[in-house]
Amino acid sequence: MNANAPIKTSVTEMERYLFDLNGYLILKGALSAGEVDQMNETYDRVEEHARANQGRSWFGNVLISNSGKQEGIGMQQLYEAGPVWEQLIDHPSWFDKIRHFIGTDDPENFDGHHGPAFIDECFGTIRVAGDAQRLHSGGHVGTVRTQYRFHAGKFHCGQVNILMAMTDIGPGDGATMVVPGSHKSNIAHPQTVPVEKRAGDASSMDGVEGAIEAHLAKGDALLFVDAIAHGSARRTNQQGQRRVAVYRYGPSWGFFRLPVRPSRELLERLPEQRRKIVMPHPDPLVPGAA
Ligand SMILES: O=C(O)CCC(=O)C(=O)O
Repeated sequence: MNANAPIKTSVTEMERYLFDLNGYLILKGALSAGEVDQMNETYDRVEEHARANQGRSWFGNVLISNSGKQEGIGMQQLYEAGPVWEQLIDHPSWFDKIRHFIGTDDPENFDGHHGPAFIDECFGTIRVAGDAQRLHSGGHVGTVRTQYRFHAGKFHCGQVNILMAMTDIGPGDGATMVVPGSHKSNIAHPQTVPVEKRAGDASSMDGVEGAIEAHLAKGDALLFVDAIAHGSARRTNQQGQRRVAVYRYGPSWGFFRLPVRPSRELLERLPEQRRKIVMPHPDPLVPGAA
């Protein structure tokens, strides 16, 4: 096979163009109404649990944090939360696109050697009025883990995120914000909060020059390369909540961002493809166990 041959993919030429140009895509209607309802049922139970347990606590195998910070109630390891969360691991609305942008749909690419992709973090947030996320990331950071890369006609991104809207997210709702094109920037956005000033930082993306709000309807998903400068607006609507879930995908040699791991029960019940995405290296110390 010619290593420079274009990859056969269901990703459209327009999606390839816009992702390369802007660093993100909006996937309209990525989730069915039934899926969103089931996800919201989980969040209703998580919220009740979090209100009763300040700080960090476990909700089954999902780690909850309710620190009172502006990022809202946080959840880690959402793929542990039940069948709908398992379906999202390789959801048909985005999985081919993910593989294309991280490059693992290319048989020549060793990044898919242990499986079709790897989820190194899988989290969610519930936010209310006043909550926000500061500006972070940007092409200038230059890490391999979150990088944007296009080489010899193929994408090789280090981390591509799917942010799923479980509520409508419009003006005043604290939408995710991105600086289109900043995944290729060589210079830090001048409004980035320096690392040494981040402790206790309560900034948002509001007023960040060049940033736009990614408005999503319930069930839409925002696909973005982590290298894009991003964060969120502050939620100003007093009523209601902003609910999102984020699955972060990278090459199969990756390892977990945080010291949380999939449970034995999850690994035992997942079909092979999903198991490999959640844990490409099942028993790293056992020879030949892959
Ligand atoms: O909460 C948001 O809207 C932005 C998500 C985010 O900052 C991230 O995925 O790193």
